[in-house]
Amino acid sequence: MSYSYFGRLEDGREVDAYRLVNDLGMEVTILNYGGIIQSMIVPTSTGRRQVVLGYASLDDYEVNPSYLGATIGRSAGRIAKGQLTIDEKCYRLHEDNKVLLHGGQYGFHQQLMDAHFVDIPFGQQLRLYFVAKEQIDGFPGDVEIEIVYQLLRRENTLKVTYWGFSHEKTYLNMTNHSYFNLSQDGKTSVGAHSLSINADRYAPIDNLSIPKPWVSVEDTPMDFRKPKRVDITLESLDEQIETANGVDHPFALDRCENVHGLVLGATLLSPDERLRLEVYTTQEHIVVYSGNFLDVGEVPSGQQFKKNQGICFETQEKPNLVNENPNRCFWTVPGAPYHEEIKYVFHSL
Ligand code: FUC
Repeated sequence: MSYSYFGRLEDGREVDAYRLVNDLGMEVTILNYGGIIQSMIVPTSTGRRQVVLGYASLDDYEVNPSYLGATIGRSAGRIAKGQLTIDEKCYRLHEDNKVLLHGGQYGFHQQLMDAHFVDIPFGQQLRLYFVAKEQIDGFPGDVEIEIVYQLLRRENTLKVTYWGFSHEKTYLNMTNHSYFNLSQDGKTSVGAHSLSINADRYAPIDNLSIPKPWVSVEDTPMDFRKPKRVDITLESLDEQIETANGVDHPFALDRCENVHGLVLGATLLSPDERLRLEVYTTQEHIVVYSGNFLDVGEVPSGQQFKKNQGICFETQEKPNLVNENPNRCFWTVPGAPYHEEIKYVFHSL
């Protein structure tokens, strides 16, 4: 493992890029700014592949209109009216076009974090730490956040663990916003990839992209219970695909009642069928986003991506569950820290 200077924020603080490597030649680079996964290189039988979208400079990440690789918090996805109620107290948060998106203007994606490496027998870890402050982002209670990235030594697997220790009852719903593209050139549309999602229910969204109640995937383009090329869904004339400009929907993951640990959420296969990604999660839901607006927004370097050039697997609690069904959502309270995991497992075929 090693680290190098990546850039400097306007206030003078330094941002570094931390590189984890394993015995098989997999390499992951993470920034202590937003805990951003900047690069993920995976060995395959036809050479090494860059499997995530990223920028080369900090200036671009300070804008990052599509949240490339970023840690999302305190709340992933959209909260209606930017408003949540905890024990009868209403919190009005930052709101843009009637919703709070990805934690708002002071979201985790742009926080500078303390970083340190840990080398353990079965892999290398990068541990990131910062305090999310009520005074800054408006969510109730200060929360100590720890994010642990661990690259396994003898498997092409990256494990991400989120911890949140709060001194007050609060809401926390974190995820990672990496855009995956498994094709050899990194540019072939996700449409040409094959996808399966372990869910028999999904949530349609309204015209502000707020999820509605769960419905069956049966007879809809959201049926990914068997592997299917993504463009079959993207090209379907479905009202939900039109509303979202593609797939941008929560799925309820099927898990046996006695499985509280990691379950397989989604599987993505490269167009040449040489590389497979499996996404495991401790979360109950996953928002799958097919990069529908990747071509929108500018960054200082001028780097551009194409629509559908990457796909996100945002393992999380269903967005806006705080308002839809507060009794059903997961509250972080003192003594019971927030704790979730994601595992990205790669198989070269
Ligand atoms: C995803 C989507 C949103 C948004 C954002 C950049 O999380 O759910 O619609 O466009 O990424």
